[in-house]
Amino acid sequence: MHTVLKSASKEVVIGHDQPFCIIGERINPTGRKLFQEQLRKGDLSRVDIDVADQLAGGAMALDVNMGAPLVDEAGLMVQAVKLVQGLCDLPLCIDSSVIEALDAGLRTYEGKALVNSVTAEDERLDAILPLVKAHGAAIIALPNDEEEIPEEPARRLELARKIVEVATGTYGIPVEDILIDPLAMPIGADTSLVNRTLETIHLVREELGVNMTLGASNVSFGMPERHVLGACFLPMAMQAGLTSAIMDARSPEIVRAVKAADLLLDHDPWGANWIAEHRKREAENKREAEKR
Ligand code: THG
Repeated sequence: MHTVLKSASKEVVIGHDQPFCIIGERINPTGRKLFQEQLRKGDLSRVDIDVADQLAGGAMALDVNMGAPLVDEAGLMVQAVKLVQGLCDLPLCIDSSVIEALDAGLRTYEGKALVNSVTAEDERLDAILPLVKAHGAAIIALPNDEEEIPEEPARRLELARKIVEVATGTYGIPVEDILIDPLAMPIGADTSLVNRTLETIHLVREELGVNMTLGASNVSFGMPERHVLGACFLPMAMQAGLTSAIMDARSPEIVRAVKAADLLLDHDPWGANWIAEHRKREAENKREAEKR
């Protein structure tokens, strides 16, 4: 099962036999006061830095979220999509809870985007899936509905199955264009939550066979040593069947743990990527040493 995302000039393939897809989380004002203020003034200069840092860190796609209080989110999404597509050739994940912002982002985007996200609520499905179909985009599906964000992995699977059925059956969206989000929650709130996420990943892998993604930084929220937790969590999730994550691509600790897991889980034939990246770092270190 391969999910193909495209920018104007580049393709990224997500799959259980592929290197893990690192989606950079950083273009998102949530929890960033200064960035929120800048966006309220229509200043998107911070995005340049966030793109550069994530590219340097090894991002393979970028999440774009413009959700902040008192902003025209649809207008900002249009500007951000244009800006980011001018700065790099990575496919984008258009992230908003506002349907107008998803629509505006999709209209502006050149390529095959990932739409983030749809829930199992009938009203959301009926509003968002026609847009996804019309643009030939892929989608992230969250297994929660109007009643609950279920804790039980079996219930999450049930809601994931519902979304897959509606998306493929009613709207004719190819099953390979649906990424299930098994719901990552803060370990700081309840230390049993990550086990639920890992169980859900395992169940979705077994029962639906589709690709998955999640917000990896949710797990470490509010805890010290976030990078260590990320570097431990992601290989566990990959072993259970996770094929991509919206994550901190700027962290060498986390990115290198993902690359190591790719190699150890046989998603890096002959260790070619692992060795190439090691040689690149060695050459960089040598160049730095010669400068001194
Ligand atoms: N699933 C899906 N999409 C998502 C999420 C998810 N999109 C948003 C979010 N969750 C994933 N993205 C982030 C981005 C940043 C952080 C967490 C998740 C984060 N930011 C720092 C903070 O708030 O502490 C920023 C602080 C700062 O730099 O000042 O932790 O679950 N489908």
